[in-house]
Amino acid sequence: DGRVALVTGASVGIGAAVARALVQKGMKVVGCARSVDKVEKLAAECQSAGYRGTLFPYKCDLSNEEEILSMFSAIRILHTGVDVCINNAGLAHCEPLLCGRTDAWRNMIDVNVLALSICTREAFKSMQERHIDDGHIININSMGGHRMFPSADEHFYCATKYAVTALTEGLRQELQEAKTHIRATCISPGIVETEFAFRHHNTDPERAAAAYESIKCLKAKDIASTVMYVLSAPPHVQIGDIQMWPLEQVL
Ligand code: NJP
Repeated sequence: DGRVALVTGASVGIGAAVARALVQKGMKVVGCARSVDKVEKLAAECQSAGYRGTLFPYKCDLSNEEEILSMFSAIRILHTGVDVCINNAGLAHCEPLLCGRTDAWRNMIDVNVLALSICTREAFKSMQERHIDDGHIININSMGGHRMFPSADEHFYCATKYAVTALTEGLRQELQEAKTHIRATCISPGIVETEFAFRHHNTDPERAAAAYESIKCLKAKDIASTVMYVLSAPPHVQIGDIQMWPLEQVL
């Protein structure tokens, strides 16, 4: 599989695991993140492991539309375009609705919703102009995009993920109306053991560690395996939404 995939948020966590799996499978993977040094390290690891594909690190702040558009221009010049787009980058600032900061909410909208929408639009354009009819857009959503988490400080985060559910459904309708065979899939995980909880703005590290230690969490590579499963589905199969969570997680 020599196709070109874009993985957003490929520096750590789920995005890094997905990028690694795609490179192992033989794809050319553009992995973007702000901390591009971490993607470079991953690219070197993939190379020394002898994987068939290649990881191309790209530094991009997804909260800046100009940077996203420049990235797509660079991909067009270097690799002709995108065949698979994995919208993975996302973040959560844990702040209740009644006393949260506007900047924190804006940051979640910018990355979780706007960047995902911009990347989707640009990836579709890239597939269309190259007559790629078997492209795939995969959005890494959350169980919080299907049911509100009980903790008040995650309500805004859940709202951005409900938006991802709606956007993926809308995208599928538009793709069908456009009579393409490009597919759109959501993968919605419960708690995954990554740095995610530790990055939550107001979450104290002990609380995050306790969340990971109290149950056997999903691993980033569980999500990567699911991405590979979705991509391996026969062309006539549309996989809409995969919801997956740790057996012991109470939702
Ligand atoms: O998160 P984490 P996960 N511009 O924090 C990047 C969803 N999810 O892998 O820029 C560019 O380890 C960041 O890169 P960097 C979640 O909502 C997770 O767990 O270098 N990139 C890093 O690579 C998200 O959509 C759990 O900081 C930006 C990546 O995003 C996806 O899974 C549960 C960026 C985040 O890595 C991946 O999460 C769930 C920006 N402005 C859903 N901002 C879970 N872990 O429990 C962030 O339900 N990134």
